[in-house]
Amino acid sequence: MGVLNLTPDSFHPGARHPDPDQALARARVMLDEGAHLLDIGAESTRPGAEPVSAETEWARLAPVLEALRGFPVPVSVDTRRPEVMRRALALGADMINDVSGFTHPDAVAAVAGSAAGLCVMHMAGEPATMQQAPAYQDPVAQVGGFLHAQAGQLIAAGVSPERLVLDPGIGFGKRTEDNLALMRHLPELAPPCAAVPGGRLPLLVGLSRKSFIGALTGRERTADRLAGSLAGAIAAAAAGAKILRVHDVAATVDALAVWRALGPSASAAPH
Ligand code: HH2
Repeated sequence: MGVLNLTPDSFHPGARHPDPDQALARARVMLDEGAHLLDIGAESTRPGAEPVSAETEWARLAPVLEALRGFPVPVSVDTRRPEVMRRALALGADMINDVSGFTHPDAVAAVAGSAAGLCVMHMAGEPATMQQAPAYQDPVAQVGGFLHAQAGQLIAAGVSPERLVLDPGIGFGKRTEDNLALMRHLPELAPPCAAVPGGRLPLLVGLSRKSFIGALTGRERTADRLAGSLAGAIAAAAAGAKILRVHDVAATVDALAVWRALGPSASAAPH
């Protein structure tokens, strides 16, 4: 999943594409590089970010989403707002990626009647304050419990389990030790579900160039975090993640190709 931020302020300066023409040019590059899915977002959710209005978010999304319908790739829309979810679905979005895990009181109703894929992510608190004092008794149990509960709510509202993918939300209200615990116990986060292949709901992981990678490598600048991000992507794939949300498609595709060729569990790898 290639990240396409339509924002002027996303945490990684190299991924800011507020101009629609530049965003579409970037989308073409990611497709040529081997992306199987694009995730477009119009509100930065970096720690400390202030929310944008629904009007601003939609004004940034609409022209790019409309143009991407002509591209041979499914498009995910990264939004927390039910009104934006509804408009994105009406304009043909293939997936809704909600970093707040469909916790808005109207979010489940906004998406349940569609056929779109749904990414349920865990976030503790709100982007503006989430990194001020994150604290967990047991991050694996708490995040896993949240994902399980939200998936259950969506299924109870009529969503077929094949539409769901779950995401621990690396860096969203989490300390380095919490992120580490979640990555080390990744397979435990996916709730059992007899209705899907493999018997567990699939997982998506996004750690590309995040502070977590900076903390592990000592790299302060996001521009210097590619190698760490690639290692994290391979670790996530090896732990069974089915979708990797990345800024660097070509580099990740290469890393996965080598790992798949050399690794012991070729059949578990994302393709
Ligand atoms: N991370 C970001 C945004 N959306 N969605 C999912 N499902 N998982 C993630 O890990 C995730 C996400 C943050 O990255 P980015 O979009 O590059 O930055 P910003 O929020 O600053 O625009």
